[in-house]
Amino acid sequence: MKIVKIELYEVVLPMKKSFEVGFGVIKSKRELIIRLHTAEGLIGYGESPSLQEPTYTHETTESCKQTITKHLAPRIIGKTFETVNQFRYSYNDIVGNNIAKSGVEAAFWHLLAQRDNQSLKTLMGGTKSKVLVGESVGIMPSITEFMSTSEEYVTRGFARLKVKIKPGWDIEPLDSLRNRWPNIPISVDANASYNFKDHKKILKQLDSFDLEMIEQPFGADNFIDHARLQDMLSTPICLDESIESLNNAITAIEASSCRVINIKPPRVGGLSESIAIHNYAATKNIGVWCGGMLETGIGRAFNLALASLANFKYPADMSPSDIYYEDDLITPALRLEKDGTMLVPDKPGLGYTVNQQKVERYSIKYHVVT
Ligand code: OSB
Ligand code: MG
Repeated sequence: MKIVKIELYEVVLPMKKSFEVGFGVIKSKRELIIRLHTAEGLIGYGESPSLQEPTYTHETTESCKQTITKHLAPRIIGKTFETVNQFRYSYNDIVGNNIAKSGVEAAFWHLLAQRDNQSLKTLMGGTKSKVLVGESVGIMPSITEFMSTSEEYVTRGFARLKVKIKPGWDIEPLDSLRNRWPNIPISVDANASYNFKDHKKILKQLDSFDLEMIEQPFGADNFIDHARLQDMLSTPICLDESIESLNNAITAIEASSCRVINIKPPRVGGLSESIAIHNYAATKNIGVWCGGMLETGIGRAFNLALASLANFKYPADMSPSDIYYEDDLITPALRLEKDGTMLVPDKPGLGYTVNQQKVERYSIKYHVVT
């Protein structure tokens, strides 16, 4: 397939509510939808679900735009690729910038699925027909608001709650949740907001809440303190921000820094790297799960197919469209089944229809490289 054009839409999908996590508040989402065109007339969609500020990883919406238009596009346009490995190799010399790479690579996977008339699930080697889905409860101004949001999510049937914590917002919300629901699956995500010296005592207390896992207590590059903490805890540590590549996953597992890995294709540079991490973790008996970055339905569709691989053992962060957004870019909308799962499409291609009118309606800037 010869790539002849890349279109970038900078979209702002109105958010219903803001989402506070350990590194700050996400109030709106301005990010990139990518369209890759082949000489034969196929169109592949991808998404780079960047944040506006470099608070989660170093990338931003601006940096993704720059990386794609200035550095990735010239390596891809006018070239012919038959496999995703050939495609990735064309920009192998570009370091980092994983969210930018991931959006472009996803669009190539979408092209492959259309060319081969296969589902993304089949193309990636997925085996499950449905995927367990959890929901995240952000940091809230009060326990009352926190409990009413939790109540809403438990009633909707999510397979687990992930509580966003930070120093000063940890024991109290967890006490309230456990008093209300002694047995539901709960995990916590600290988004790197603790440090070993000041917080080891409080983190040790988290063992008493029967949590599925504690996600990313410390900074991304801190494999050593994560290993020290894992040694003190019976609750598994899960790494998110620390894992930007297969090599990071090997380091974390070899150093015993975690017992679970959260895989997000945008953070690790794409679906291929995600599959490689999944496969490696399986050989080490480390379960993985698919995280999210508040993607639109386009990004979630790729994540859903990925999460159908066998070693995705824990519920995914895969909110149905209506949790964060008033509208979505795909039909049908992502839907939670009564048993807390989402069905993985078997249809060829993305498995959903992208509504191009909506992509254009919500886009505030447009870029094209030919
Ligand atoms: O730590 O998982 C995180 C969103 C942006 C950046 C980091 C994180 C998140 C989420 C989103 O938790 C969860 C979702 O996409 O449903
Ligand atoms: Mg996380």
